[in-house]
Amino acid sequence: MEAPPFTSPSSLLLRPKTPLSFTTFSHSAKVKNPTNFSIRASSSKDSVVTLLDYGAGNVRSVRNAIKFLGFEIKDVQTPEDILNASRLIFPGVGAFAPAMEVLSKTGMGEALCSYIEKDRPFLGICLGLQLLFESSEENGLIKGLGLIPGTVGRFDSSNGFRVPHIGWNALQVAKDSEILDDVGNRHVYFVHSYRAMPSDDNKEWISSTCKYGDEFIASIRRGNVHAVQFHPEKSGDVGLSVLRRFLYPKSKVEKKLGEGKASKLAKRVIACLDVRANDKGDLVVTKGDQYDVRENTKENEVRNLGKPVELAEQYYKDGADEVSFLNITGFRDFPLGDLPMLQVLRYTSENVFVPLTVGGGIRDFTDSTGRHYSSLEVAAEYFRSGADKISIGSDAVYAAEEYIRTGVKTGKTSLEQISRVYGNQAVVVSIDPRRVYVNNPNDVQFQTIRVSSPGPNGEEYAWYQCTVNGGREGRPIGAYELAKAVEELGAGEILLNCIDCDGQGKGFDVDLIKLISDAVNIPVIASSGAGVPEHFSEVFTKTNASAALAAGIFHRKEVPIQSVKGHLSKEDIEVRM
Ligand code: 1PR
Repeated sequence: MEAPPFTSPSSLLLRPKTPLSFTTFSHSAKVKNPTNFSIRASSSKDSVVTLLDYGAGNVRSVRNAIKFLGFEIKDVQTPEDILNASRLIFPGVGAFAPAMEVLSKTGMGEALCSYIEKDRPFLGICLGLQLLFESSEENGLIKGLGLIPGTVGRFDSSNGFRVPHIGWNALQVAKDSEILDDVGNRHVYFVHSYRAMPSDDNKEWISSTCKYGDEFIASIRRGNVHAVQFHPEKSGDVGLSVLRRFLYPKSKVEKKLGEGKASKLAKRVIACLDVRANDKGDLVVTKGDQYDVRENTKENEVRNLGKPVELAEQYYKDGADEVSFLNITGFRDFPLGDLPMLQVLRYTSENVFVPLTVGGGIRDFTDSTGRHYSSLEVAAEYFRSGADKISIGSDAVYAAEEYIRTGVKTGKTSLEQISRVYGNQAVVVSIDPRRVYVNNPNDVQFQTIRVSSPGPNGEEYAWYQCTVNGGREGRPIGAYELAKAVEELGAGEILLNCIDCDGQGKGFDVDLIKLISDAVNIPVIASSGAGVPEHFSEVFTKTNASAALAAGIFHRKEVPIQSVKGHLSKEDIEVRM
């Protein structure tokens, strides 16, 4: 949401964004609609959705969801396209002020107001809801379209709630909204730092609210006009049903009320796919033991645990709340030269409707011809290919070291630039620390903790040394110092690995995760070491982690995602079912 100044409105309307061409990757997974979404549009006009995409970010997932439900997309090019639409979807992306600037300069704002005032079928998503209000504080006080009374403000993080609000939360449905009919008591996916609040002046518009510290407006409905703060295109089957009900308003599908037990923000369970090319050049999902991904055999080949797109689709069906891809050789290969990885994202996002994160190789790069690519260009290509969040490893370590050394935010690091342009909720920092035992906390300049199990020589303390290049090089910075610095530089979330625990199946490093999740106000994803469902409940009860990620146990089919969730639910830890 906290996104970029736009260059110029006209450049934003350039479209379509041509994907890079490729020839090296083929995908065999069948694309099919699930039976409960099988109603098809009957005539060509009925099957067209007009999409207002002003080019400020990634709306690929909205496009994919619309296509998945059997509709074609007509992009808005002129204000008349809005007025002539038979149904309009407005997935607002970017920040409030630049979006309003585009809407005003192009005349689209006026057309939108006129379209909505005529009660034509409309669905706004996220910023597409916020822009309907009178104003927002996101970029100073800026006027909105003024259709709904109220000002959009930032979540208050002083009461212990982490901002951005990222994850699956529950709705309190206030009135019959039709499009929410299948939500029942199930979770939907939110990702935002700003929200509109209910008041006497806007209560007639409100169709549902959500609690996160404050009670904020989760959706509005008046006649044919709908808008949602959550992301239906990222909310799995429940979200697809919201879109389907908007697209087929007269469908006589029975209401499925009362399912689910959602009451608050759920703890997330994330499946992670470490991806790299094997020695034959095929892109495979691999998995290391303490970051060593080669088999312990004479041939020493890269461990191959499956195909990235197929596994990601499987984990989506199994109930993963998010899927992460880490391009683990990104530090030496250039991601934009790595078309198969981009293609993995494109194919995955066609059928996987939960958030996708991709990491590896996000940094400035000069190729063999001398062409320079900025980290922003690399990230942009990942976003265009279907990523909702990008994850930065090594480059964030260098940025944090420099920031701690100088105390100056240059605004030029990849972390700062990408979070400024795409919002901090779109930037994850992946930390790869290794435990270093010490006898006395005063022996090192880094934050130490008293460890639960003493070190090999009876040491009672440890600090966590950050590494770069896939754990190959230790750096003079601790995980604690890094986490605090990257939060200040604009990270929206931390993916906290631990090299000592990776692939060991003996449980997460609870000491480390508690240290970091207590130190920052952004969500922390616990990673490395999951072996049994009890490890997930342990990390959620003993630390403030917002999510837990695992790789090996899912790839080797030792523990299905649903067993993890079933166990958490039994332990009274709220999860999305
Ligand atoms: O430095 O920006 O190019 O990013 C590289 C990314 O690749 C980083 O996020 C880094 O964590 C990751 N990476 C690099 N080398 C490896 C490796 O394994 N050799 N994988 C690697 C890191 C760790 C986890 C793993 C969990 C859970 N993988 O993501 O999935 O430890 O595993 P488990 O459940 O089996 O224990 P840059």
